[in-house]
Amino acid sequence: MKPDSLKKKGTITSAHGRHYAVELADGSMVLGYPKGKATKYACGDECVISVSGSEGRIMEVDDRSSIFYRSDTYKQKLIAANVTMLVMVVATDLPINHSLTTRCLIAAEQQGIKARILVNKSDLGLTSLIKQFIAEYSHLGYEPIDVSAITNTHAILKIIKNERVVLVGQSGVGKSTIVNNIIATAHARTASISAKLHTGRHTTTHAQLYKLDETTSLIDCPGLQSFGLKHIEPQHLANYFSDFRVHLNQCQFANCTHTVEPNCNVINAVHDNRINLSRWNEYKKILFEIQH
Ligand SMILES: Nc1nc2c(ncn2[C@@H]2O[C@H](COP(=O)(O)OP(=O)(O)OP(=O)(O)O)[C@@H](O)[C@H]2O)c(=O)[nH]1
Ligand SMILES: [Mg+2]
Ligand SMILES: [Zn+2]
Repeated sequence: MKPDSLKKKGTITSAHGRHYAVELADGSMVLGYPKGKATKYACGDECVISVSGSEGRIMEVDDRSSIFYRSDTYKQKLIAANVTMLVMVVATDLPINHSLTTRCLIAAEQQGIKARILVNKSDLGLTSLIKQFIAEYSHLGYEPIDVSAITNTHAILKIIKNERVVLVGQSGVGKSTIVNNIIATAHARTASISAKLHTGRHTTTHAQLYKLDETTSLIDCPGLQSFGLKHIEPQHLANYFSDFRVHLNQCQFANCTHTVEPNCNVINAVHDNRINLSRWNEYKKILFEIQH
C-alpha cells in the first residue's frame, strides 16, 4: 500500500472471490483487496480499508452481528453478514422447494436472524397448493404474505423497514425484481424463466447489497438450489425447528435425537399431528447429513 493511503471505514457491498466492492461513508466506491490470502469476507461486512485512489486493502473486518451461510463437508459459502432479517422468497408460478425453504430458515434461526416468507407473483393468482403452503408456514411462525414485485410492493416495504435483509430463494422467484421495484437506483439484472432455460444460468451471479435509506438495506442473492447445514451441531438442530421447540426437554433421554427413541416427546407430537410428518422427515434428513 502506498504511503499516502488513508484508513477508512467501509461496507462490503459485493464479494467477488479475490476482490470486493467497498462503499465508504461518503458513498464513494472503492475496489478492496484482502490483506494476505484470507478471503473470508462477505457482502455486508463492515471493514477498515486502507484507501489509495479508487483501490484499497481491507485491513480488518468488524465482529459480525450475524453471518448467513451454507456449508458442506469441504467448504463454507458465506452469503451475507450483519443481516437482521432473512426474507425467503417463493413464487406462485414455480414449484415450492420445501427442503430449501426449511434449510434457509434453520440457518437463520441458528444465527438469531428473524425470518419471513414472501409469496411473490400473487398477481398471477394463488393455487390451492400455495394457499396450503401459506397456512403451513403461518403455523410455524414465519408469517408468509402474498405480494407482487410488479403490482404491490407496499407490503414488502412495511416488512423490511429498518432491517438489513438478505433475500433468498430459488432462481426466478423475483428477488432482483423486488429489489429493483423497491430501490429505484438498484438496476439489478432480472430475466424471464424462458431466458434462464435458454442459457441455463442464474441471472444474479453474486450477492449485492443495496441501500434503501440509512437504516434499511437489501442483499440480493443468486438463486439457491441446495443448502448444506454442516456447520450446525447435531444436538442443537431440533432447537432451530420452531415447531419442535415446545416439545423439547420432555423426552425420556436427555440426549434424545428425536429419531428412534422410546418416549420421545417430539415423535409423540408427530404421531398425533402436532408436528407435521414432512417436517420431521426433513429434520431426520438434515440430522443424518450433519452427523456424517
Ligand atoms: N407476474 C410477475 N412476474 C414477476 C414478479 N416478480 C418477478 N417476476 C418475473 O419473474 C422473472 C424472474 O425474476 P428475477 O427477479 O430475475 O428472479 P430472481 O429471483 O432474481 O432470479 P435469480 O437472479 O436467477 O436468482 C422475471 O421475468 C420477472 O419479471 C411478479 O410479482 N409478478
Ligand atoms: Mg436475481
Ligand atoms: Zn426426543
